[in-house]
Amino acid sequence: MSELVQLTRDGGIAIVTIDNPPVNALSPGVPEGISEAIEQIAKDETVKAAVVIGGGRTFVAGADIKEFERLRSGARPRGDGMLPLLLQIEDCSKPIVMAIHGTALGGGLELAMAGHYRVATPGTQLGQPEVKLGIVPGAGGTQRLPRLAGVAKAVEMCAEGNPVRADEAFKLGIIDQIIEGDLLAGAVGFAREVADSPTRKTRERNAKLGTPEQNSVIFAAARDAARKKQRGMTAPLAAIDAVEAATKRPFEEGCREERRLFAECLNSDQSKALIHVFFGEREVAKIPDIPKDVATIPVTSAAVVGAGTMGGGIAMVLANAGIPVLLKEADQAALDQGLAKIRKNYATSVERGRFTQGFVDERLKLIEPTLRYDGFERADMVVEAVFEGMALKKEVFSQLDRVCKAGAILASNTSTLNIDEIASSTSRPEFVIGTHFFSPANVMRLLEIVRGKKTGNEVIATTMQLAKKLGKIGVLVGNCRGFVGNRMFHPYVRESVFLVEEGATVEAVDKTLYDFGMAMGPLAVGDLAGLDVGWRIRKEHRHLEKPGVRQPMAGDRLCELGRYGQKTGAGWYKYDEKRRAISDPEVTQLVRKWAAEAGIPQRQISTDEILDRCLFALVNEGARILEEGYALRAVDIDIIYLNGYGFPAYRGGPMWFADTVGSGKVYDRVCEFERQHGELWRPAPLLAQLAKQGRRFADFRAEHSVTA
Ligand code: T1G
Repeated sequence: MSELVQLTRDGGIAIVTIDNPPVNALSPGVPEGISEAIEQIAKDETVKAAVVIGGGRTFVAGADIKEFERLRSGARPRGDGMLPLLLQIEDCSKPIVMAIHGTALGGGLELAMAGHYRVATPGTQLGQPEVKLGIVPGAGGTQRLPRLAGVAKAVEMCAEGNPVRADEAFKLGIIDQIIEGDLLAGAVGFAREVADSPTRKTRERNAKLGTPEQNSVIFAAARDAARKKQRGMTAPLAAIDAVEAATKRPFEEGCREERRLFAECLNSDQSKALIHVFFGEREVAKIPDIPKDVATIPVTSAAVVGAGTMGGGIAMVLANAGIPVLLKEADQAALDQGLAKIRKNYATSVERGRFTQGFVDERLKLIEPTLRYDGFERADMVVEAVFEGMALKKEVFSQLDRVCKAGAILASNTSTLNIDEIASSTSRPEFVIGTHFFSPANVMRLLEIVRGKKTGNEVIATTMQLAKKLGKIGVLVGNCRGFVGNRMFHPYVRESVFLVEEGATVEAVDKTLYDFGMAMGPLAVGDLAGLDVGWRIRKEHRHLEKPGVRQPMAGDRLCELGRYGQKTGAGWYKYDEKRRAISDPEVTQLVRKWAAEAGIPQRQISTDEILDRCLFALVNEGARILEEGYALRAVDIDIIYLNGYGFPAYRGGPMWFADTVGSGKVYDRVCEFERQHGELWRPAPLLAQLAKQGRRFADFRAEHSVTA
């Protein structure tokens, strides 16, 4: 038998243990091993029933995602594939009990559903998350799940991809018993009880398949929800089709339809992109020059300086992870205001059912407001989130240097300032790091972690680890202006404004990028963030602008008219009391007038041009960042854009998107824009090089990296 699967005995009960760490994925050898074990169980007259269990921390977490590339290239699944194995289990004359803990996902849940019974530990999660990888279940999940859980829940689970916990799974009928205490012992006991009962096959349990009338309502609602909540994604709709097939066709035919949809999805650009994202999210945690086993600093107590929007959000994030946090402000009024905002945010979370009141009360107890630095000597980590000005930040850091204990991490939430200069105001720059949270900090998943010249390895490793604990995705970046995300966002927004100045409408620019999949159009983002922010910075830096190089002007002109965006009720759009955007013909007229004064010729602008100008501006700057070593890998940039800037995951991120277009094509277009618009469009040398060599960003590693 394969080493990945062991067969042992406990009296008349056979025990099949799947042992393929870390998550018992169904890698080559695992299905074969299970199949052999079932064959022996079927033959052995002394075996009355069997238990199938996962070794280590989980039951099976699904198919081996690394195998998908091979399948795409047309290879047949190794062995006979999963479907025949699942039939073999289901057809076994002896009861087979699936004993589940950890995460039974994808092929793991499909395997479990082929058993005659399922028992699970209380914390177990069960789900069909395939849509998150741009595919649909491929081993009968869409056919067996509705037979156990009913059509409505099966559609939801397969189309949205979210797991259910054991207690819900029990209520739904997916599992038959929850086992408190030792899972194996409980499962063996259960197997003894059912050993003499006739086996029941999930595929023959049709009672929950509903009527055509009921189902048509369910499927219509599911398609509607998928189009809204998973806008632009193809897999959720395919998953709904597959479950629908379960309700309309015999089991074998339904499986064939599922398989067809699976193959179609697997070969799509969306699934390639989403699988890139799956591995990318894990790769960004790996920092090549920091050993995996570097000692980290336990963070059991924290402090935040500044109770504004960012500081308050950061305090919530720390409290949500169970870390007590001191929250300091300079004066009582600001502190009260900050706390009121925190309470309001928590109240909204309770209203929306995200947290219970009890959870919120506990979290609020962990946030201790203060006007002084007393108590800071206890903090393992301090996050500074005061107003964005170098002098003030330096003052705060020199104060922290005086009050904090040796070994405490001193982090700055700056989004624009030089972390080395901030660190220079302390006697311990090796403990200073940037933690650039995104607004609202308690919601946005991205954390840009900025490595200063002297930041120590253990400080970086601790902060990366803390990000995970806070439910964030930490990406390490170098210390350049705007870091990675905002540095790229700048040319992206610049082009969106240029396009409007050249004759595109505000609505056309935003709609084109929204239809591409961005969460919001760039101009609407400006209105949300406040147009005055960039305006103020540009006014300060006007003396640095190169004469003769075009600067976007329409946004600044709007600010001169008091149109700062949503907060003033008008920016690129007008806003009603509910902050809903309304087109404003006045903006079009104003921009046309300003363009005429500036001598900018007006023309028809195609959606292709809007896309290429905005997206390739992102890519060209991303290429520079990569080459200069401010991001470790192209995938780091992708993960930043997906989690902080609303780039659609199914397009893999800006650099992956560029790779799918092809570096050569992107380069040619950038050269064309350079001829039309001048030096702002000078192609990044790395883009030129990759284009010449026909290579991809995904394969590029900088020789010299500022971040490693
Ligand atoms: N295949 C290959 N590698 C996997 C894997 C998988 N299914 N799941 C995890 N890994 C690797 C991961 O890359 C990482 O590697 C390590 O395991 C630990 O993971 C036929 C079509 C199970 C909840 O989508 O959601 O079944 O970085 O860091 O936080 O219909 O992993 O250490 O080298 O994420 O404890 C469906 C995907 C597949 C589940 C554990 N299954 N995995 O989280 O650890 S499609 C999934 C997860 C399918 C069938 C089909 C999570 C986890 P490395 P980790 P974790």
